[in-house]
Amino acid sequence: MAAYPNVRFLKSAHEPSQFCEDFGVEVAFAGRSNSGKSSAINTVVHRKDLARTSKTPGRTQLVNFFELRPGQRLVDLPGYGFAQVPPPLREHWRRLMDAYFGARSSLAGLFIIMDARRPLAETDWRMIEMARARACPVHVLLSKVDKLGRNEARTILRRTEAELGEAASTQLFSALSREGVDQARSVLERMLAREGPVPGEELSLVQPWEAPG
Ligand SMILES: Nc1nc2c(ncn2[C@@H]2O[C@H](COP(=O)(O)OP(=O)(O)OP(=O)(O)O)[C@@H](O)[C@H]2O)c(=O)[nH]1
Ligand SMILES: [Mg+2]
Repeated sequence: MAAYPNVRFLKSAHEPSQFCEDFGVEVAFAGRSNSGKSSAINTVVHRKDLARTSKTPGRTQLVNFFELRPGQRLVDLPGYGFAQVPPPLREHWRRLMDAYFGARSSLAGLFIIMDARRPLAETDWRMIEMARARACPVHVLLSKVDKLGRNEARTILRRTEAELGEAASTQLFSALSREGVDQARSVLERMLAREGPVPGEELSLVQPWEAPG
């Protein structure tokens, strides 16, 4: 049986003012462009095309909200580190992420998706630090491990565990072979079990942005 039979797309936001109402709990999926965030979401919720995936980096350009159950959401964040993004758009994304992490009361956990074949990037650390600054647990998925041999995958896992230390937990993952999906789901469920704000009580955190005008 599907773990999330009623999962559905809620909305896309280009600006903080378009974010979903900030109540309950949500877990955000972040990571470098093309690292496999949208694929990981689809695998974890057991839906083929809920989050749009693409071979072209920079596919997810908006903050996409999905409802898992009433008051429980997943958020697909735009990928970072894509070199061909024009500077104004990159600056827009940076502001959007700052606004998201700075003001989202319902944020209960962060998944960082990284291609297991690439090292942890400075931008990954920046996201980890933003989450930790608000005592939000972080879990790193080392994705696309179907492209690695067993020994290589194990070595990368141990190295990443050592690098992350107390900052985050980590695991091997593949959207293709579904390796690690049960583990990822149980971490997600633990994050979602945190208590979030109730409707109408949102935004207890300071909003770092101001709506224009
Ligand atoms: N072999 C393999 N390919 C994968 C895996 N996960 C994702 N991919 C492929 O990697 C590419 C990017 O996947 P997406 O899920 O769209 O990545 P994303 O991080 O959401 O990308 P942006 O939204 O552009 O930042 C696609 O061609 C996927 O099919 C995996 O576990 N194994
Ligand atoms: Mg995506």
